[in-house]
Amino acid sequence: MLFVGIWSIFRSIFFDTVIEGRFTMTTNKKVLEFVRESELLCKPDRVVWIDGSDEQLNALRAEAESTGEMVRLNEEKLPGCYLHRTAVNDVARVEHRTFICSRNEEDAGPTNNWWDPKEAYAKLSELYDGAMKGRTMYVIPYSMGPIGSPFSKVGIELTDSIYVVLNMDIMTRMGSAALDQLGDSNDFVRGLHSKAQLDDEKRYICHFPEDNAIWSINSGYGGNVLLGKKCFALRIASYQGKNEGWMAEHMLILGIENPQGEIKYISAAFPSACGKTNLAMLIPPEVFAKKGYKVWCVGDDIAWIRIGEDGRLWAINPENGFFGVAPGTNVKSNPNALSSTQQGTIFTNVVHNLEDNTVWWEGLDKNPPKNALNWKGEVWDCTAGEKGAHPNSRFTAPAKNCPCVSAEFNNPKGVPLSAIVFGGRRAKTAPLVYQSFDWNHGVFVGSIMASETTAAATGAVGVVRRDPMAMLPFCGYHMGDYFKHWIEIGKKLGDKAPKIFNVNWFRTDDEGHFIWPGFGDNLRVLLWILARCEGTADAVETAIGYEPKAEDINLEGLDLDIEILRELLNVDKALWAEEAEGITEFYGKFGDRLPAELKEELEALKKRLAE
Ligand code: OXD
Ligand code: MN
Repeated sequence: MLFVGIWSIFRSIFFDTVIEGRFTMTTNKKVLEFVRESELLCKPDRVVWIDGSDEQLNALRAEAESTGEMVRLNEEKLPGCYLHRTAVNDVARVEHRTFICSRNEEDAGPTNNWWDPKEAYAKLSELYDGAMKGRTMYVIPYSMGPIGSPFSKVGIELTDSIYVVLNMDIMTRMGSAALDQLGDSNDFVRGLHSKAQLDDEKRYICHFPEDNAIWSINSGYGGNVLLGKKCFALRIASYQGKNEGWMAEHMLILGIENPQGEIKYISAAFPSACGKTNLAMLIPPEVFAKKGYKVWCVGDDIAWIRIGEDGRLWAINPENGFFGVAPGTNVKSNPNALSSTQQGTIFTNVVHNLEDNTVWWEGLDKNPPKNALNWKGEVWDCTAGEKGAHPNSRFTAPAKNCPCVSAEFNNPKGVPLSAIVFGGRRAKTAPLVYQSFDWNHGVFVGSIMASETTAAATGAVGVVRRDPMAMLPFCGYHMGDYFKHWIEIGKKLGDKAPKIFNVNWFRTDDEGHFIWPGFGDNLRVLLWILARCEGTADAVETAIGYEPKAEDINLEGLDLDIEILRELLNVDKALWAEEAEGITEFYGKFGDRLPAELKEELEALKKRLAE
């Protein structure tokens, strides 16, 4: 008996963790099976388990440096920082090659590309077959969310890219601790990534929500290959959240501390390119800073939200770093983001300043380097008119570097939300801020979120792109069911629900200039929002929601006429009538999966506008 017991312990330690002489770090049979199957398919020369130790990561950094995959930057000015260049055909997320492979086509809904999972697995298996020959397959165990938090979930990403390993180290909690958290459980997301040949005709980012699986091939760009981020923490997690009663949202989380030292938390969803990272790291205007107001960043991109024991909504940021857009980041626009990039950061597709082995991008300062390489690695003449950094060039920076990182960043319980804010980029329609009448109306406000295309992008100007809750490219299932999930969460919350608001920092005058100063001054609007949550500020009822009286937005220290503020708060009923038509058309896409509650909200809006 004793012998059998000792034998089985020995067996599980020896045979399950050392397969064919290689150390595997776990005895979890499902993990071992996944790694083994993927290895047989991709046929790497070797398999390396990532334990997250400094020793292992330093060796990988040295290897990436020796092959030219990464360039080590000036150790004095940017300690521990590296530059990487992607292939020129591989610089952004590829929405048209991103698929939700649910068993039923209907379940992917009208806003996603669908692919039959059987066909997708078959096609991608052909592409993965032997794709890692001559390469190493890295096994990355990682946790989205602090280790040990009830919010957190584990993923295993298999990849043939050191760049992915080193980015995942910054963006997640990576290594042995994640496997310890998983134990014997089968509840992990299986992510398989191969750069393969970086062929953009054969690039696929496929999600199998029913299998907890993500297959990504032929890309090396962050948003397509750091599988913990958009793929897991939004697309797969939104599906998990629907089934398990929680929410995965494309939202920043920030805390506002008042002069009495009390901190209230807000989460906010904006489409890409609307300043989420800037808002998450906002610097209060001087008059507010002097009074003792502070802003703390919990997250800049993703929030996982659950109903807590007290019946309120609580949120964590499942990530551990920032994958921010470099161009436009500077000491004025976002000094906190810039400080976050001063050590242990990976820069992708920015300018390499050969004068002092540092980096540069458009909008960093007015001194482009004279002796430099552009994002493609070509000699760059800053006077010739061509941009040096790619417009979607990025920094991957550890959250712990951020001067305003919240003390609750690693709190396994998360932070309680007082308010949820939606926003978009609208030249005329949406006022500076309004509050929804109640939760369902708030869900309606989120569902009609939209941005107008600007002159900065190619294509027609002023075209409205609907992006409900900023989740259009990230919702892993039918968007009508997603709206329904929001309505259901509201029913559970009852009167403990946070209040829902909409903001628009982008109203323009007749010459197209922004009227509201934005950046740090957005705090003035956030303070009205918090005052509404506490019941200490007044509001005016309009056809679209509650609005502040101009006098209730604190303009102290800001050179802005109150009449201009009134203009910013103005609701043009004729424009809103057109908007209601646009919403009707958009809602038509969802057929009978559009919740009745939202149809009612739309009818009620039309009625109020006609009054
Ligand atoms: C991002 C995005 O990269 O939303 O965060 O596109
Ligand atoms: Mn984002």
